[in-house]
Amino acid sequence: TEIAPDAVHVPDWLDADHQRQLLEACRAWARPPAGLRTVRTPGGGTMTSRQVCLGWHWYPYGYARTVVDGDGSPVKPFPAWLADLARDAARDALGPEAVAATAPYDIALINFYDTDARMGMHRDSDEQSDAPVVSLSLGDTCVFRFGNTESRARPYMDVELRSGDLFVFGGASRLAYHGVPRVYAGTAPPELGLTGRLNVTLRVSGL
Ligand code: MD3
Ligand code: FE
Repeated sequence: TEIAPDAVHVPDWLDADHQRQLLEACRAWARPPAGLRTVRTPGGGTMTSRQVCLGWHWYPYGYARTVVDGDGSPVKPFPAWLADLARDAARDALGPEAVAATAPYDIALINFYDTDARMGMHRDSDEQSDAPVVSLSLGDTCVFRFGNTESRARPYMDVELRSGDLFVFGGASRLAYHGVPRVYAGTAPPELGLTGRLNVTLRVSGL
């Protein structure tokens, strides 16, 4: 389903087995060193999701090769299979021309949301590439708010993202404001064994 130009939602893109495999990988990446951390914003705020990065470490607002705002460790490598997964996902959602000229995917940002976690409206503008962002959701269903490129305010559209869903944002939607206003507790597929929600975004750094 095209939610906006070049913003495509593909429900159930990952089957149960692939969801389980991705979750297991995320659990391993969450372990120290360079494991799950709480992100603090320059304004003194604290993000309520907790995050781990692969390939490049994101901090507000830039990318580094070490966990500059955490334990200082070198960032975990970005595996080749994730780059392949990202390219396949972007192709499936937007078509082959969307990734024909882009550099390989080289960043994963993994956010763990407990039931009370939210993500405020923001733009992802720290990458030096206009390659589409690929988003994979696991666990509890959330409300994903997809806005406009001008401001955090309306108009925006609310979409539910469920375990296994793919969302790809390229072209005209690449710099749109977006956020996660709500996570629905207890909506994860019981066989997955995840409380809360996990989101993997795959990006091209252009660095
Ligand atoms: C729209 N994550 O990691 S993913 C983030 O569900 C982030 O955890 C949210 O926003 C989450 O930065 C939303 C969907 C997403 C990711 C990147 C986008 C939407 C986007 C980039 C441009 C426009
Ligand atoms: Fe984002």
